[in-house]
Amino acid sequence: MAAVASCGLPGPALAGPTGTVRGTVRFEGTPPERTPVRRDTDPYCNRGEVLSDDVVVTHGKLKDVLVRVKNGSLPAPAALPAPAQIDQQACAYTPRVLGLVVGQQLLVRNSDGTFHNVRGNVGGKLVWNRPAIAGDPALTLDSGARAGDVLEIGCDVHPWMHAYAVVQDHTAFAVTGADGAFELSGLPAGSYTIEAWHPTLGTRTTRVKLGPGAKATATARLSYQGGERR
Ligand SMILES: [Cu+2]
Repeated sequence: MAAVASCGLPGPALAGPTGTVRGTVRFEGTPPERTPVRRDTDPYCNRGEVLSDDVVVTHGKLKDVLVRVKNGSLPAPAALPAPAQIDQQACAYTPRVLGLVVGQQLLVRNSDGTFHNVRGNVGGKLVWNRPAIAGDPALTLDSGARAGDVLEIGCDVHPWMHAYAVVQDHTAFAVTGADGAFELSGLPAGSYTIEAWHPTLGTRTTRVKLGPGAKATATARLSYQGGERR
């Protein structure tokens, strides 16, 4: 994944110059230990040691955080973006956390030489459960989810596989890579609530004020502490 993972979509269709909110999501204190994942139920997957990716901290920076402008703050995109993509690769989802706009489809590939099933739940309610046979074309799936929902994706064959698609009503979102960095561009001047969401560590918020002009930038400071749970 790129150092700064952005949604890569045009910003909202607003007149006038727009600026950027950026920052780095930090993890303060001692992160939980990443223990080896037991994958011996499928010989295809059980190649080399893989550590748990529940909480991935590198030099105090937190990976897999969806950072967004709070829902309800910006217009919806004029047109729906192309489907967001997830690959099943080495018996894991890539990416593990991603953002969707309301109505945006999800395209799920299987690059593995083994069978997966793709099960999606929102709030504990099943949305779909589809087979992903090795070599089959990608699945294109509708989430039906609303802004603020989290579509939880899992595989019953390989219970360690988890991905999370977080739904927004606008395109100002990004997901942190290993360096914890994010950038939300295309924002008109104003005050914003910036929300961070992590699958196991929960939500943090901060406020920023973005000035006018195309070169306007603001820094959002977001951090989690060791031992905290949502
Ligand atoms: Cu699987």
